[in-house]
This record gives sequence, structure tokens and C-alpha cells, in this order.
Amino acid sequence: MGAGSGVPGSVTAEGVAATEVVACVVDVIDDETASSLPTPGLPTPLLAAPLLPLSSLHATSSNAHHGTASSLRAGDRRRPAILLDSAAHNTPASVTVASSAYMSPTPLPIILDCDPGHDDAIAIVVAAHHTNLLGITTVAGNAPLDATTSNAIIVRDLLGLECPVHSGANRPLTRPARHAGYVHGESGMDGADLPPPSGPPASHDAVGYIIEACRAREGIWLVPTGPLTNIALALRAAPDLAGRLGGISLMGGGTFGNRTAAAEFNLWCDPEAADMVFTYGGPLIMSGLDLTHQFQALPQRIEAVRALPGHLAAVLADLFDFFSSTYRARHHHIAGAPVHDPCAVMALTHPHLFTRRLAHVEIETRGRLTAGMTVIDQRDLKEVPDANCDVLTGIDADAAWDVVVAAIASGGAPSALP
Ligand SMILES: [Ca+2]
Repeated sequence: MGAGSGVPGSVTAEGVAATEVVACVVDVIDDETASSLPTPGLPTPLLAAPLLPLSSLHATSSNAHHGTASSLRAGDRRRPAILLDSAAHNTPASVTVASSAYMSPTPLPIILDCDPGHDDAIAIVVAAHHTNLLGITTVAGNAPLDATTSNAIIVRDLLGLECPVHSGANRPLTRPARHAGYVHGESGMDGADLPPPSGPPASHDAVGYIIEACRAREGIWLVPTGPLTNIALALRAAPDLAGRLGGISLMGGGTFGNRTAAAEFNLWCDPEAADMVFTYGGPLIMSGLDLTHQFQALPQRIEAVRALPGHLAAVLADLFDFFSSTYRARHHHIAGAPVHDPCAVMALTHPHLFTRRLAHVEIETRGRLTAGMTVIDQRDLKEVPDANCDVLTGIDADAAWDVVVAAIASGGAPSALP
């Protein structure tokens, strides 16, 4: 279920190091705003923070291929194949879609790119039960990379999965790493008595793993539930991936923010990476805060998890309790933590539970108040660019919680197909 057309731009067989990948990223940023540069070719004034030493970026790809910068420019917007099926293309009206485009006779092959993170852990559980979870890749976000990687391995172990965990970028493309210990605790998954990870990650080359897996098999969906650094680096290093993916279903964005008034945490961490993902040209589904705040771990829902037999349910109920307690402590009016990340999985596995609108969405990469903002164009004007994103707007929260509970009850065992 690829995008159906080739990706412009040349691809060579030459390997490219992380330094070259990041240089290409800067090329894209630079080129789009070149007219505002005081000195052509110097990207630094465009960035909210100076470039960090490239040697500190762990995302490398020994198998990466080097394409031209033109392949991911904002002007190059191939319409996502999935949107071509919809009569609601580029209309502002909210529509309910039980899209056959997402339905598959076999579990969808996915790679979950995450930063566990309490809700990332739940996303792994749901993915284990309802998808063909090929691999898990980790990125710095809610916690530093070492912690998110350990947490992913711990959840993988609790579920008895054999899929590999590959660690990736330890900071955003051009900005320093920033974390969310105020929500998830210093470990990234505080609140439960967790075992140590069974071992190290399969590799520290998440980007190379993503590229290799997507070149070996067409139709893989990437499901990012953290900052989009790994995904951007993979798309940048291997532009041919855009035409091979099933699509990208991400958690992030929304019409309001949480880390700032305008920006959701994942996109705020790495706006430049988010910009590359939102302009990659293939199918794109966005589970933003508008949606995820409708899906809360309410006390009675947590108790439904705690009532399940087994160690996994007890651990996850403890994680839900901690996650919800930090949310309640920080908000005036919230009864339970929004369970953000599983929405990006269920958008694929249970599309009938969601309402959505197709829209043109761009990422604001600059601005004291706006960096990382998803600008969702809702104007009813013919001049509005084609929709590039399937923006999820509503969820049947009770039914979705049943999906989560069933996945936990299964212990991560693959679901019987309908
Ligand atoms: Ca996350």
C-alpha cells in the first residue's frame, strides 16, 4: 500500500554519515527561507537554537542513501494515496470514515517509534495485540534516550515479544534535548515496580533499521509516538521510503498545545523534524491533542485494568495511576491522563472508532510562541493547498478503552483476525 508513485530526486548507493544527513536537513530549512538570510548559506540565524555538535547525535545509518534536498521540499506535495479515495478531500466538514483503505486482511506491519513514556507503553501493548509489530525504535523525548530505550525493552520483555528494539536519536535535529520528567517522572515510566531490561538494544541505529526494513518490505506503517527525529532522518537519508511506506500515523500536534500554548510536546521538541514528516508526501494520520484529550484514563477505566488478572495488568494499572496523578496535579479540570499514544495505533487498527477531517497541515518551525505548532488550514478557500493530513478529531472513548483493556488482557498475544 505504497503512495503509488516514485519519489523525485536521485538516490545513490553511497553511504552517508549522520553529519551529512543533518547537513541535508539544514539545506531544506535554509533553502525554503533563503531570501531572509543575511548571508546566503548560513542557516544558523534561522534556528531557535544553535546547531549542537554533530558528534553528539546518535542517529546514524550505515545503510542510508543520499538523495537530493529537493525531494522533501514543501512545494513537493504529492497527494497521499489514501486521500484520493475520499470525497471529503480538502473540505472543512468533519467526516466519519471507516476507511477500507486502512483495513487489511492481515495485521498491518508497523514499526513503532517511541519515547516511553507511560502512554507509549500502552501503545506498544495495543500494537503487540493488533498489528504485526516488526520492531520498536526509540528516541529521546519524554526522557533521555537511555531511559526511553530501557523502558521500551522492559515493556517488550513484559509482553514476551521477540521484536527488536533499536535506539535512535538522542536529541532533536538542531535543538538541545528537552524532556518531560514533570509528567512521566525521571525514569520516563515512574510509578510501577519494573524489572531491569533483559539486555541492550539490538542496535543504536534506529534510522538504519527503519530504512532497511522499509526497503525490504513495502507497505509498512511507521507509528511515531515521540519527537519525529528518527523518522525525519530516515526520510531524509532514504527518500525512496516515501513511496514504499503504507503511511505514517503519528501522535502529535492539535489545535492547541500542551508544552506551550501553541505546541504539543512531541512536535515542540523537534519542529524541524516534524516539518520534514508533514511534507514527506505520503499518507499521514495525525492524532493530536484535540483527539487524545477525549481519551482519558479515568479512575473507573484504570480499575477495569487493575481488575484483570496477571502481573502485566497490575504494572500497567500502576503506570496509569502515576500518569493520571501528574496530569491531575497540573491541570484545573482533568479527571485522568489523556492516553495519547495508543490512538496512533488504533487509528490504523480500529479506524471506525474515530472521526476525522482531511486538512492541509504545516509545522511552524520558528517563533517565540509558536515553534512546533501544527497550523491546520481550515479556510474554505479554493487557494488552500491540497490536504496532506488525515486529522483525527473524535474518538469513541469507551469503545477504544475496551480495545486497550482487551490488549492488556491478551498479554500482548496476537489478536485473532476478524
Ligand atoms: Ca510518547
